[in-house]
Amino acid sequence: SFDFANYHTLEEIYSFQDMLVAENPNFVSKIVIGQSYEGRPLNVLKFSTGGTNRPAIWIDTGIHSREWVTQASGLWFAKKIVTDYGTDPALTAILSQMDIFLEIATNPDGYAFTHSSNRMWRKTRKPNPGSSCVGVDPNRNWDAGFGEPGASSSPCSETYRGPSAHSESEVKSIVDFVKSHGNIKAFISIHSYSQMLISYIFFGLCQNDLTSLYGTKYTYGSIIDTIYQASGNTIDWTYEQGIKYSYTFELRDEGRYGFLLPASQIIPNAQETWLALMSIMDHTSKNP
Ligand code: 0X9
Ligand code: ZN
Repeated sequence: SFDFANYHTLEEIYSFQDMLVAENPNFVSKIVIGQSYEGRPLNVLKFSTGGTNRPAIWIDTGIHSREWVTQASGLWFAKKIVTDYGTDPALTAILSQMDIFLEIATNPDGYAFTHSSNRMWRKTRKPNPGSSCVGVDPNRNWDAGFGEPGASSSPCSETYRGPSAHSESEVKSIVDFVKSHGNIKAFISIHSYSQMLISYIFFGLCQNDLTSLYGTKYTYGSIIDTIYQASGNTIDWTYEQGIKYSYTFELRDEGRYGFLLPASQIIPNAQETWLALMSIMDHTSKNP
């Protein structure tokens, strides 16, 4: 069976998704919201118990490809949702009213590149005309303060914002999906590392969750004062779309291993993060 305690290739992630759909056809489906620059499918798992266009939770992992603990956690979340639905009353209640959308490999070209060529690749893999440097930072490419300070206009920068807002298909596909769905109530974008939870509101909501299992310390705060200015980032755009429960997580660790987090930490990190996700989903299902 699938080994959640190890990192996986893109192909393994894709076959896991198909397997989960095949095993749970009445509950899990796969939506292809677009194609990456290199032509890979942008797969989103939909967990739904029925209804039409129910209010929904969005979760994405791996928009920065080198942040491997996030895609690995996304796989674990998918399995957790399938396992706990029908047995955990809290999740079952959430899913009686809301759908969950989960994009695990949000930057598949970058993720494939972290396996084939450069483990530290962060950006997309679209060439930049007139430059030998490749890729755009998909967390600076959103149409929210695009071009303002907190992103670079240089194609060689790790925080290159791109030629225009939503120039990256990996970003534009989410934009189109969110707009056409029209009923996304919470949007959670998962990064690593630094153990932080960034949002506009309700910092207290998940504070104990992230620490209660293993004592892991997270810091909490607003997008401006938590790390540094990052114009064109995902949750500024989702918040401006009216999704007030917009959150960015930065998972383990605090820098000892950084992006090269030992695989032994995947499951504990996913477990503690899941408690926070449950609090956000529960709150979202009970509040306007
Ligand atoms: O710089 C980023 O995109 C995020 N950190 S990461 O190491 N995962 O790349 C932080 C973005 C957080 N948002 C703001 N501080 N506005
Ligand atoms: Zn990141």
